Amino acid sequence: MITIASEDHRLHAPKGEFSFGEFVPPYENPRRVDSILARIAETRLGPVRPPERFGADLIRRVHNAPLLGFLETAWTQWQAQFGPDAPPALPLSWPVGGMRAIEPEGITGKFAFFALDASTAITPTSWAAVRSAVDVALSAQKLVAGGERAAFALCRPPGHHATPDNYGGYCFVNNAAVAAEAFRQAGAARVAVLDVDYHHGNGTQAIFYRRPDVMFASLHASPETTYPYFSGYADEIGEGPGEGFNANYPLRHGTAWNAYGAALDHALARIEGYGPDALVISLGVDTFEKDPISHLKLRSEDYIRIGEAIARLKRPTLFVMEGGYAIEELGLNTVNLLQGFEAKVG
Ligand code: SP5
Ligand code: ZN
Repeated sequence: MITIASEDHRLHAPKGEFSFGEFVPPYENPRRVDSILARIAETRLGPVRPPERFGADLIRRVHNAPLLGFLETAWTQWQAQFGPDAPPALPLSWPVGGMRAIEPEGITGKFAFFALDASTAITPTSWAAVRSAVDVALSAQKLVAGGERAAFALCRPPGHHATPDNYGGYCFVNNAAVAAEAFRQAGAARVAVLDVDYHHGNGTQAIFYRRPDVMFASLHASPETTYPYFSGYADEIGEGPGEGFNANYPLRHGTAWNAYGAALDHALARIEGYGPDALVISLGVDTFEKDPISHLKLRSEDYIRIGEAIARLKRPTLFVMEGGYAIEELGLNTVNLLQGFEAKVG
């Protein structure tokens, strides 16, 4: 399988994130990509190529202009306010229930307006990294649209928490949603996005919630206990023309392969019934038993089975990297999934 990866992911390397009242080293950091690339080389999964450059058209189809304008200029405005020794660019308040959600003029207010949380810092060069991740997704998508059976977009930063109007959860632009949109533009009548990251793909769900042409299915730890908390319940089935095209499988903390595999089979049966022309996998491996921020109990060998199960759908398939923070085993788990897929495809 061909991997698309960009060195420019290194341009997004914040100093830290807020976690339970402390500023800690970021779980989402450049070493994640090193771990995956090392395993790709070790296993000879296939060639690794740099991305092509793409314009912003498809990004604008999934995100609204105010968010994109903010992301491009946030650091410059932050530094204009705080000077050369500016602190990490993060919000500390939010427009919650019933407050006036009007975009403020001042930059600290804008952070409060656009951010989902205080774990997703913006640095001077973050936007360049974000754009390179989109290029990675679109370059890999182009291979699959052009007839490759599958491709791996090694995106960083990840994307699935980014909604039309908000960034957060380590995500800025929704790489998987942009790629799904690209499949539509390339002639796919129906696209399915299957999200196996530990966290609910609230952004991808929000982007396609009212649309029947892109189905979204997600397995994740239940919002009752787990970030992003306010999205991911099983009764979220889509709305209006999108009703019936959103499927959530919330899982309890401690879930291991048996229950996980059963939920995966359900999700895949739903996707099979939908009959997509292309499949996008939001590939997070933070479901791993040793993940430092998660509470599912998948083992390294389980990822092979996930890949095998996905292959049984027999669809052109684009894998888009999302989360996974157990750096040591991140490459192993990710490549296990891709190799499980390849073994069934032959
Ligand atoms: C793409 C993705 O996986 N985003 C995940 C965002 C998770 N945000 C909440 C993180 C909470 C981290 N604090 C955990 C401390 C464990 N000791
Ligand atoms: Zn995650």
